[in-house]
Amino acid sequence: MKKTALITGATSGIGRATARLLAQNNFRLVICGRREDRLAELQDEFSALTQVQTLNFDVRKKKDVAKAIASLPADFLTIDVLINNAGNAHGLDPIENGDVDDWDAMIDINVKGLLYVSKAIIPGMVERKSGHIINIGSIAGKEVYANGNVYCASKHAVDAINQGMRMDLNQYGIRVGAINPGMVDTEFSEVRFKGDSQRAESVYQGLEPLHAEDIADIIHFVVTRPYHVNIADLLVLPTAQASATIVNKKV
Ligand code: NDP
Ligand code: 8X3
Repeated sequence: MKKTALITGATSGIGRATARLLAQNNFRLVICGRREDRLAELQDEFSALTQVQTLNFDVRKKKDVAKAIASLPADFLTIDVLINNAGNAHGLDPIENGDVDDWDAMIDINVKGLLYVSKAIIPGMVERKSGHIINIGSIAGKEVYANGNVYCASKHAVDAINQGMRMDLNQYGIRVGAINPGMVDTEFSEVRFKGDSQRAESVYQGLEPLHAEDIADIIHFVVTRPYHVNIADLLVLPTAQASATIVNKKV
């Protein structure tokens, strides 16, 4: 029987590439995001391959998250795999100049949003004593870099939540693991720099960054291991990147 995966942030980047690969590989999907037009396009695309439900909600809105997930049809209520991927950086400023709205966005989306979605899915997994949660962290959850302050804090929180979830859900046989990418060429930098495409493109100039499909490929590997195997914590970098700040750029 096909497994069902719920993916947050499926309208772009890592989430979209993962949804596409899982659709091609025998998973049923619940794809989530705020951009309804993209959800509709992806539903059209993936429906040729598998059964797909879309959920349109903002992970910051606690009640909307619970309502959206509860609205799934009965045959979609069993979520076997939860991929907590929705998130972004907002701004790259020294702490003294940081914008409080950017701080709110990063804490509310990357940390609280991940918790709200998990809160809606975990009880079913506990009841079934089965399930797999993948938290998308970041190298920014393993290291802190200048001007990364609150984004790094939000991803360090994801790292802590990932470890805590694994401990608490261990007694129910639920798998929990994090994938922590370095530089991935998605809409991430466009969002971080608020639509400044030139600045966003310059992040990836002079090196081959990871592509969203590289992370999707790893997620597919992780979710298709035998059930006794839990990949708990992976750091994945482009070859040109050695740490958050050491990047071999040919420019
Ligand atoms: P993208 O900007 O391409 O994708 C972000 C996704 O998150 C979109 O689908 C967006 O959908 C969704 N999202 C953002 N805010 C909200 C919200 N408030 N409510 C619901 N969904 C939301 O970036 P990536 O694919 O790169 O990012 C995916 C994850 O990977 C993030 O957690 C990011 O921190 C992490 N990551 C990215 C790295 C990179 O270099 N790109 C490196 C390390 C980690 P929509 O706007 O439609 O709601
Ligand atoms: C995204 C990677 O290095 O911009 O999480 O923080 S980085």
